[in-house]
Amino acid sequence: MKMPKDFLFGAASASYQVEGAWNEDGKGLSNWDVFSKIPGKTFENTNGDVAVDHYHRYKEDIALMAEMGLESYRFSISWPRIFPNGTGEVNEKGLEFYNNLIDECLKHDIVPFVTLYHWDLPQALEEKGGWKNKETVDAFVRFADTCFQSFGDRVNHWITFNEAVIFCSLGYLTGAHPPGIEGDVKGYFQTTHNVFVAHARAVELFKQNGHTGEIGITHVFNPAFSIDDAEENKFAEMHANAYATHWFYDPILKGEYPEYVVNGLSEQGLLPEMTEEELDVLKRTAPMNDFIGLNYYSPQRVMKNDSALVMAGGRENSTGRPGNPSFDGVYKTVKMDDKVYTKWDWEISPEAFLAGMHMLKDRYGDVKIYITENGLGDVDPIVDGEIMDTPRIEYIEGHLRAVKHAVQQGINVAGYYAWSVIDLLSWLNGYKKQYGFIYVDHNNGLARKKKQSFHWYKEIIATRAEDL
Ligand code: BGP
Repeated sequence: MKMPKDFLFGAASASYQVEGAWNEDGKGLSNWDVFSKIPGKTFENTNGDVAVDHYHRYKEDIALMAEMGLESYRFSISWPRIFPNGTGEVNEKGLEFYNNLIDECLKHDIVPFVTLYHWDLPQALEEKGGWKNKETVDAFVRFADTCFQSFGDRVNHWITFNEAVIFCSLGYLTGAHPPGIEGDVKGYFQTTHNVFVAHARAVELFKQNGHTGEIGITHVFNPAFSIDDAEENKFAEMHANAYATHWFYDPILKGEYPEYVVNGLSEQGLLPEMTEEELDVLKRTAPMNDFIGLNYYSPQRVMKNDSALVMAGGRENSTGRPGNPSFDGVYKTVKMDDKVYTKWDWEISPEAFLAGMHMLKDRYGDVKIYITENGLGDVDPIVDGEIMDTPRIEYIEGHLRAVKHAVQQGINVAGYYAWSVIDLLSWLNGYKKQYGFIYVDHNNGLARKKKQSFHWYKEIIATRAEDL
């Protein structure tokens, strides 16, 4: 089988991870510009000041994407480039950059898939309480509106937020991302709610203003599976899926929160502050979501937590080390002897990917799905000057095959975006952890070079994955 004609083969990036030009052309500070400069926060204190200089080299990069036959490019818009202070005056130079980027994509017949928020919050808003402050929600809606009006004539695919679970949990539970707060469980749930409301209001505005095209949200897809059939571990699985998946997907796709989590949070006094109006906007916008974006890298294997430990959750903390407890101490994620892991200890499982998509279909029906990220973080071997990233090819091949099976089994997957199109800054792992089809030589003026996977993906796209 060939993948359907309108299925989009793409690859992704995010503004802070590729652009650089952190203080050029009127851009304001983002929370990451500030956070990454606090000593010890990132691997070898790397930051995105220059990143891979996509801001200046986007033409060269898009030409390479075109050469690969890429059908769609998912990138994000840096909010502080458009509104240096988060709100107030628009920075025309910021709009100009994204106008150019979009036009360059279209020139090469590459469909731009735009993420509005991929974590680089204007620092001015972070200082006023960030996502805990509901004024950030209003500011986001204004930013979204500006993007719809400025780019909506050419952009037909919009993602409001990337991975709320990560920026909220790493921001407020583990402190690994800005604003670097640890253990604020109530704050964590409040920020997730505020983000869902911001999403819903942006979706409503998009539809009310008659913009054409599709709008949705991208979530981490980290389905939990019990390590065995023991009742207590099955319970851990149910609990993990409720808190890590249903809490995030239900308000978007069903327009209401999962009862199990609401009850649990109420008992502990952790339920976010929510108004009737907010609950209402979630309810009425649920049917307006055109798709859900899934970022899938690995599943979680869970079991009952038998220690007294309670620790912050989230993938950064839970897959790297065996036996990490969840934030509420009910379950823990474990590494299993019979599973395969990356160098960063993320499990590789196309089977769990497919099983997880079926779990979603069972709960949410035929909602359209885009795989908005999937890929292998690795240290690529260089042999005689060639970047031989065979493990990446194998990883993507396995997962694309799972997508193909999903489509054959009636799951509505409309596109696949590998993470990432080019080697870029890994938030906490610097430039060491590579994901791209295109290599960037940091010892040679950031020169670009095609990897083995570049040629492989080109062939996959050209044949519409017929041979997978
Ligand atoms: C996702 C993010 C991406 C990217 C990816 C890989 O959570 O949306 O921006 O960073 O994970 O993560 P890492 O760089 O930590 O390996």
